[in-house]
Amino acid sequence: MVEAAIGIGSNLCHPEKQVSQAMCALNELPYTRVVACSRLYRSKPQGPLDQPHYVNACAVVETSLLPMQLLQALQQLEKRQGKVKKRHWGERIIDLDLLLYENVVMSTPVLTLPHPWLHRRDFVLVPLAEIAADWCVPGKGRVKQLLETLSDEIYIERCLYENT
Ligand code: PH2
Ligand code: MG
Ligand code: MG
Repeated sequence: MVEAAIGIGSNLCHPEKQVSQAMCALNELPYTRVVACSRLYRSKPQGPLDQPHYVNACAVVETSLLPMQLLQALQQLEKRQGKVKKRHWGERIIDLDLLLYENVVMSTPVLTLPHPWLHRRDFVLVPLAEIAADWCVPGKGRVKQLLETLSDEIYIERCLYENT
């Protein structure tokens, strides 16, 4: 078994419900169990500004799926939850991004690890630091250090729930 980190986001159709539903669905994946979930955060949209605020969270899973198998499983969950991509960086009912897979570094047309924007996104680093502060992002540094370097650019507004 290895550990992987997943970024979760939604800004349509009761986003907090969509994010919670996705967390439950992750735990149902074959050969996979959720070992930690962050709280849910409300964040300003990055990309087009004429879209609703997002709810973001992160999960750490333990899995024996390989990176590509896990990616495909995440894409199936997105589809099952009704994801329809309308525009680049635009609104979506659910987004499940494979952020980290152990300390694997890879780059293919469909999957780049670590996730290429992970170290620049407050809406990823803030929830991730809650559950994986010491995780070393290959080539970038520890999650908590990355969050510190971003501290002037944090727009995450508030934690939605204290106890999820
Ligand atoms: N996801 C996007 C585009 N912009 N902004 C925030 N705050 N959170 C997201 O998850 C997000 C975004 C496309 O995946
Ligand atoms: Mg995304
Ligand atoms: Mg995505």
